[in-house]
Amino acid sequence: MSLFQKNYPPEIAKRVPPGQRLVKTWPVLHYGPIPKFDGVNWDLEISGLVEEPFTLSYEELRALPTVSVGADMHCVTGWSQLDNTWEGVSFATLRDRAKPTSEAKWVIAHCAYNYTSNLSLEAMNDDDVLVAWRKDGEDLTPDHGWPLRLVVPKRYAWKSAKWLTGLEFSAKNTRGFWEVRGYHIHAEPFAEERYSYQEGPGAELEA
Ligand SMILES: Nc1nc2c(c(=O)[nH]1)N[C@H]1C(S)=C(S)[C@@H](COP(=O)(O)O)O[C@H]1N2
Ligand SMILES: [Mo]
Repeated sequence: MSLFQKNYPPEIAKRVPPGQRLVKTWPVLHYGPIPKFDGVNWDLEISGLVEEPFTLSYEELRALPTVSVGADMHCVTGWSQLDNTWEGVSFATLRDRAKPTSEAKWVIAHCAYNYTSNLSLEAMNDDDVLVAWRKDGEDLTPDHGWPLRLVVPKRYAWKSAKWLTGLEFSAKNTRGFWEVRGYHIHAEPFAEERYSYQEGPGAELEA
């Protein structure tokens, strides 16, 4: 067990993945500039291997049924936060409208300034995955991903792409921004899947 975890009570410690420590404030972490959002010049494109591709304006997105999800967050640099409450639209709502074909096995998140991240459709199908605009009762600030970010609680947080502009269903697990820079293609924190050198052969085919 990591040194960082030894002072947590057992019920908390078991929720802190190996090598992680809890933070009380919410760090800001990303590569590159923070995009400006004017409320108009933005849409969310659901594309790729789906029967019904569609694009939503911000207004249309906000008119969809909303969910509130309690979740923990783990950044690969070592910080974790427990018990966040996210509000937004469940990934399942977008997926069910798009109807992925049987060839769709992976999802590529597309963001402002060409940031991408990749995940298995299986990981995305977890019922705590959503696209979010609020956390803990407050709208996201621009630095945390406003107007929209992906939240995938059970993967390291670089997969929770900020300034989300699209979700592409794919037959191929195309490595995203951090994945091509040496980070793990699946990124499961309790398995400490941090770096690409830890991947077994064929990792791009297995979730
Ligand atoms: N578009 C974009 N999203 C991103 C990143 C990024 O560089 N660009 N960094 C990721 C990383 S490494 C982390 S830990 C989380 C941090 O989210 P936060 O800044 O809201 O804490 O955002 C993720 N989403
Ligand atoms: Mo991160």
